[in-house]
Amino acid sequence: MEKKIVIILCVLDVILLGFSIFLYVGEDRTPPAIAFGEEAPVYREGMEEAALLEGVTAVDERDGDVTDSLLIEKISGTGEGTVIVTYVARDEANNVEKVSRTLEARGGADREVE
Ligand SMILES: [Ca+2]
Repeated sequence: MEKKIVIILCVLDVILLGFSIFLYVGEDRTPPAIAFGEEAPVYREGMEEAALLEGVTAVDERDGDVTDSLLIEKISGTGEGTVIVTYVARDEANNVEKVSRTLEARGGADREVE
């Protein structure tokens, strides 16, 4: 009788392990890919985020187009006539991709932020 219980427990264990592996493999752990359009905007102070997001797309292997999830995380001035804009995109499994690009800045908008 005891032997039978042990066997049943072992079988359950194997089933659970298999199920865990299945869930692990099936999970989406790849963040979306962020792509920029050919034309980079020129940064001006107080510029709308929408203008900085124009032509930027995010595509996820699993979820497809996740461009709606795109956000601008930060804009930092370099003091050398450019700013570095950091974009963030997220897929439905909350995998986050972060990409920065350097944009030309006009009108003193490139000053470094302390
Ligand atoms: Ca994904």
